[in-house]
Amino acid sequence: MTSKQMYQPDIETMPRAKLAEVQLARLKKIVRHAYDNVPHYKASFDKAGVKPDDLKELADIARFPFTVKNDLRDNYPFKMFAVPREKVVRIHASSGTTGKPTVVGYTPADINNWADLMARSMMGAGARPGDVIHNAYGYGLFTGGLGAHYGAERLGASVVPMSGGNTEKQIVLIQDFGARVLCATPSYALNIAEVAEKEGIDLRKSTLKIGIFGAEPWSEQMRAELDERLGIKAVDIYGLSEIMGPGVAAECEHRVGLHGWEDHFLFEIVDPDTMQPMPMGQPGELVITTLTKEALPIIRYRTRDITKLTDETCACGRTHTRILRVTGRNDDMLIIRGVNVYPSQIESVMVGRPGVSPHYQLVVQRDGNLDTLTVEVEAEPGMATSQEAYDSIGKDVQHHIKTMIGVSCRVVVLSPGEIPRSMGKAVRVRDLRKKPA
Ligand code: DLL
Repeated sequence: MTSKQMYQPDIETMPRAKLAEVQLARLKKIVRHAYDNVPHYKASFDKAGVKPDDLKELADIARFPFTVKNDLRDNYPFKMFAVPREKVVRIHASSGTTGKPTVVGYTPADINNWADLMARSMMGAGARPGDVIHNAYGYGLFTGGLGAHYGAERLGASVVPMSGGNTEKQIVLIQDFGARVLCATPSYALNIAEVAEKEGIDLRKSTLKIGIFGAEPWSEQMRAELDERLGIKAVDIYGLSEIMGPGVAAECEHRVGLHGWEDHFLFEIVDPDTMQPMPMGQPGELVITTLTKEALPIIRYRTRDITKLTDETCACGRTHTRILRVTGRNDDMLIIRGVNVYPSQIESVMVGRPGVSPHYQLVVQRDGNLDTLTVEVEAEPGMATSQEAYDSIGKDVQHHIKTMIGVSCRVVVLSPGEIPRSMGKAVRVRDLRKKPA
């Protein structure tokens, strides 16, 4: 496929009824493929009393059992593959914090579809054939680096395979090579902005115009900060290794939710407590079924990501559903004295407040039977550094968190540079309640 075909109006603006037909035909095939070739699916469908032939319309998917991360771990390393290992040309894995990694595999057709979808996502974000795309997602077992790399090549761009780290060099190469597009986690993009500012380099005057940021939750306030400090249009991209990697969904230039590529994936939102489907527009857990994956077909994967879908048409004309910004994960949610709190909510309250920078960590501790939350946030560089000044900023932030989110917390303002920087996904929570493994 040539790069000119990367915007595919016949697919991206396909009438929804036609899209549903494509989905149903593919869903029937994939459910059969999983059942016939993966012992785990045979056992789980049999246990639930469903057969691939029970799938007559899209809504019938609700009769099929969910797949969870532990299913992949229990079938480590290759037992979830639906094709012989020899047909798998790429293996990725997510490290996870405990236990065995989650292993995923791709056939040549899977890699081809992934490259197409990443190229489609990048094009939607405003990237064009001929652009220099600076790729600061980590290369290796993480899907970010190679996912963006293949997408950029498919688009017909010149990709700079930088990976994470070595920030000073990143800044030099962005300028020298004339990068128009930066791919990175939003926290690392911020780190790049900060190091450039420290060196007296104004990246707003560089060729950079677009940021394609994802792999971790981030807020609208963080977007505004990145737009401003890098002089770009920051666009959100979503994905997960179990389903494919980056490019499962991506924002177009209108930046109002991420188009989920429904010709390759079926999206559902379920109530995380009852596991029942939620009506359109209601928040819940995103569940995804792959429609075309050969090596690793996944039926109803519980992503743990909290979001909602909208079926309102987008101004860009694409008909594929929009997944609104993923605000956090079920398992990221902190419950502080009965109040549910996501790190990204705290972020959206803090970022842009006077005196604080967007670098923060939440520290959770247990005081007797009560959980306590301390927000550590850095003062803005160049601020007065007296303890008094810090205390007054802290009080202001604390007050706003209490008013906006309803949780009481302690806010400790630290000097610039004290919060550890990330090269990939930022660590936002230090949960000191858990004993180290
Ligand atoms: O993070 C794939 C990726 C790479 C996506 C580069 C975008 C850009 P995993 O390491 O398997 O894969 O982590 C997947 O990261 O379930 C979400 O919780 C989170 N996540 C990914 N993108 C976003 C986003 C890659 N745009 C997990 N907003 C997912 C919020 C995100 N969370």
